[in-house]
Amino acid sequence: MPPNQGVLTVGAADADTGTSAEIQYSLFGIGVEDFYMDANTGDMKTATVMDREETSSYKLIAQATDGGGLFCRSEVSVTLLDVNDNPPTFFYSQYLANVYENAAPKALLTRLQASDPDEGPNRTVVYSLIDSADGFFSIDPVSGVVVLERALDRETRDSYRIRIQASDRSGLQGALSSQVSYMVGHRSV
Ligand SMILES: [Ca+2]
Ligand SMILES: [Ca+2]
Ligand SMILES: [Ca+2]
Repeated sequence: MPPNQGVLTVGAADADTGTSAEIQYSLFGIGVEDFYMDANTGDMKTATVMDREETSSYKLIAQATDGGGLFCRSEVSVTLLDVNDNPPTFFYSQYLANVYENAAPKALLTRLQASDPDEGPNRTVVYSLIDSADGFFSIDPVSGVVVLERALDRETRDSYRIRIQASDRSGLQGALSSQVSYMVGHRSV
């Protein structure tokens, strides 16, 4: 959320008249510096760029003070709604695996994991292959486990390189993604 966004307006009524009825508004609490409150109108605005991944909610106290120094207080809870502003990221920048050349098709090779600090669908990661190396490999979209699909043969090919993508929001608009490469060499038997 960008700065200077209206959050809410605090209102108070005073039965007095004259200067005793002139109300000044103020705000207290942890994280109060992230907000600005107009002392005269009670309008509360954001004073900084909000980041849900840093602070997801605030519990503040709004105070209304009249000209005579009498005041009342009210709790103000602010909860930040998530925006998908982080792509899933893999724990390593590239992955290496060694597979016995007689490994049977459907052998499970490596589990690749990406994490995403957002919330709900914004953090739900789906894995896919950008390049399956001619169908030698597949990946489970949910678990991120790389599966050997065809028997490897050292005599024809030394190593395989595939690219794996982790994407959030499972195909919804505004999805973010990142990619990593996965190198497979094989051991002879
Ligand atoms: Ca954020
Ligand atoms: Ca977010
Ligand atoms: Ca995300």
